[in-house]
Amino acid sequence: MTSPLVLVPTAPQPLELEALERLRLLRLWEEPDPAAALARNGADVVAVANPGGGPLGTELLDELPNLEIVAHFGVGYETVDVAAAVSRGIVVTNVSGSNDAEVADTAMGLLLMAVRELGPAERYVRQGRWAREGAYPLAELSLHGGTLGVLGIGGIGRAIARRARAFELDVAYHARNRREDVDLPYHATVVELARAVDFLVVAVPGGSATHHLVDAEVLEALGPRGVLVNIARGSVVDEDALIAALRSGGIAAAGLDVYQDEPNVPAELLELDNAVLLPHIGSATVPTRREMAEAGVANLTSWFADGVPLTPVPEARELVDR
Ligand code: 8YV
Repeated sequence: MTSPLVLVPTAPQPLELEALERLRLLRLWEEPDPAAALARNGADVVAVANPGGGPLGTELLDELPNLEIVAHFGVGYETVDVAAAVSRGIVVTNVSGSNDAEVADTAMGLLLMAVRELGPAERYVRQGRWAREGAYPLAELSLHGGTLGVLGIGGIGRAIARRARAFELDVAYHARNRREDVDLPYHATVVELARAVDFLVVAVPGGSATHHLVDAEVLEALGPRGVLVNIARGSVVDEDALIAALRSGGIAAAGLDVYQDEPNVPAELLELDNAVLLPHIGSATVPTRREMAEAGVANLTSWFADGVPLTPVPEARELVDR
């Protein structure tokens, strides 16, 4: 029996390809005429692997009449039209749980950089200013004695909360619903959370439900000594409002790993010394990306062997539990 055919629409990273090569692949990104390749082989495809994390919608699904499963290789899956897939009985999986620690570490790094001005302080040494001008000015803010608010309390939010507690911070959270299994103070709205904390870390999924959840009102509630960290998706934060708040001193600083229009970072942000800017590297280490790739492939092999996806996205669970 031939093994199931897995379509890979866009070019994977080398270590993702290494994991994927254990499967029988239709390597669409290498096809000179992808439309013709799909017309030829689309009916044989039973699975899509989406390592690039690119958009995946009805246009592609229409070409794949026998598709059973889409394995997305990221945790965030807002680029996949899950509703369209599920309505056709297609299971969608992500790699939930495979990068919690790495992304949470990045969040703490951004927080420390923003609060303690580590970027400008490091540049001060490199520019020879320490020897020329003397000690770097005292940082206005300190992590100690502060309260950190986590917006979103999934695996990544919880990992951030654990780290924050190890830093002896008080921790509170907001999520759509209070979680009985989370032993932290809950705030019913984002504004209330922002008002109650010094540091607000965004860890909710992207997509339309969270678009501009952090807006001018939330930033105002965070206040002039507040710090915003975003390791989630750029779409969650109103970037114009953030730039305005950083410029006017409406908030003290921000640490960003994600942006509204990646990889384009607005020039206004690049000019601001109170913004720490990383190029979406939350999970970008070899060990973690390998783990994510293995988790993506494991969903497929488990599906092929037993008809059981390991980490279906919540919207697809109804298909699995039937
Ligand atoms: C990756 C991420 O950048 O898992 C996610 O949702 O945002 C990141 O870990 C993404 O998977 C792109 O490869």
